[in-house]
Amino acid sequence: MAAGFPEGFLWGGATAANQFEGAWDVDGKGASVSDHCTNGTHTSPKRVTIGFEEGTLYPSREATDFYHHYKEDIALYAEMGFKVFRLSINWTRIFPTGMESEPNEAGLAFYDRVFDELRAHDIEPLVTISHYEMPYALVEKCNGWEGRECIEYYLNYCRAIFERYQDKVTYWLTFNEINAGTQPFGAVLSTGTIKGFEGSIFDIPNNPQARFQALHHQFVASALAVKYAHEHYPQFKMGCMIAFSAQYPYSCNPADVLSAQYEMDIMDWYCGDVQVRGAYPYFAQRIWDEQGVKIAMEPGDIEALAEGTVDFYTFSYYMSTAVSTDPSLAGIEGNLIGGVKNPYLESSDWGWQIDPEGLRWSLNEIYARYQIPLMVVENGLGAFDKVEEDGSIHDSYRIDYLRRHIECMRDAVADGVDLIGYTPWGCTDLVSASTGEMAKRYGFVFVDKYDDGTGTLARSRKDSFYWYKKVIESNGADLA
Ligand code: BGP
Repeated sequence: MAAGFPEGFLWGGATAANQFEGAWDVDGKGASVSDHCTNGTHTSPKRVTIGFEEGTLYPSREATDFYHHYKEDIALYAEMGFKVFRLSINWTRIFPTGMESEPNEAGLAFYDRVFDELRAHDIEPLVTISHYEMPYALVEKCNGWEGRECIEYYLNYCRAIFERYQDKVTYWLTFNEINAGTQPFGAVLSTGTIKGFEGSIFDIPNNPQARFQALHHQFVASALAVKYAHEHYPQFKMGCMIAFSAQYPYSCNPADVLSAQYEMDIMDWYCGDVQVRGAYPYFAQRIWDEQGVKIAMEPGDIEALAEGTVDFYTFSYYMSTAVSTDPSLAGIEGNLIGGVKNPYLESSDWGWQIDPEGLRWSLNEIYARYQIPLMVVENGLGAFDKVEEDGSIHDSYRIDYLRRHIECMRDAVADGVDLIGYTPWGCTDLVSASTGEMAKRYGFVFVDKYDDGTGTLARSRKDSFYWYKKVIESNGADLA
């Protein structure tokens, strides 16, 4: 039998402000890109609007209202035994347009209350500095991260929150799923390179030049923030966050093998290599050439990247995909990228292929390459939940998904991987990033909120809540 999890393993859950907090215009908060996104469904994509349409639902605006429920939510996390809670700070709560020189005190005070509440329950905060909610004013000003000035705006934001929360927060992640910027869809979620765009998120014009330039600016901003943190707050632990997608060759045809390697270079390694190793990977030039991209760099950028490498590597893992050169094979959807259907795997109701062993494989691949502590900061099953007449929710499918992934993490630990924590996604139900739905639920805690915007926002425990509590109590030994 595999060895267990190390002592002090950080069990918990993960959320993001734009999908969880709501209160989008409360206490001086400005509008983020996510506040300009309408609801959608699996089959009908969400839209970005420049102005706000009367009568249209913008789900991030209320989300599931952590802003007014944080005490109750944190009490539920404490009941499950969380050691760590991943949340993000809403940039526009602190700097409403991203460009102010002084932070918004009411915004800062909110996170003081949240961190104090977590500390009171002995829960360690893990803070994502930027999670899919760039200030919309920066999209209008400089096409989001394509504008180099965003580096300074971001650093101003980092300095303000580091200073304010230095005694309350130790673990920081500079950008959520920074590699979203390597994919067309990342323009809205992450790089904000959507100036003047209005319409379905699937119709965003593909502009690799803007995205890869924006990514360069994010890399420099991340590195400078890490360097600054190391110099001023040596107690901080600074991490990167990558959407990791295990991509298998569909067959042993060498063309498929090479293709899978190429896709992983772009999606999985390009960003991690910069943030962990401190330099662009050897294959970067090939990618730029093939995508017709020329990166404008300034003196000092290369040095900054080298000096601002992260202390630990975190990633989201939901699924794997297969890669083939055969265009006749059936495709599948996935987190940020799709691929080819793998005949050995089942899929979720949203078409994401379920592959626990792929998590063990990924942990080994990542650790072999970087040799620094790893944390799985998102994982989980987006599923429809049914509330029974007595109010109970029997989510055995979610328990099964999580159990199988935890078993594979345990195997990876036995393989020798230095895994320090696990925070399943959307521990309390929240809005889906890809579709804007409520129906795609991940939580241990159910929230009475529905796709049409109705609901009381009342919280209740699903079966998985009690199960996960046992998992944490036993440090991952009891998965029954
Ligand atoms: C990741 C994001 C999260 C989250 C998750 C699940 O890409 O970091 O913000 O939403 O995916 O995705 P979805 O909500 O689309 O099911």
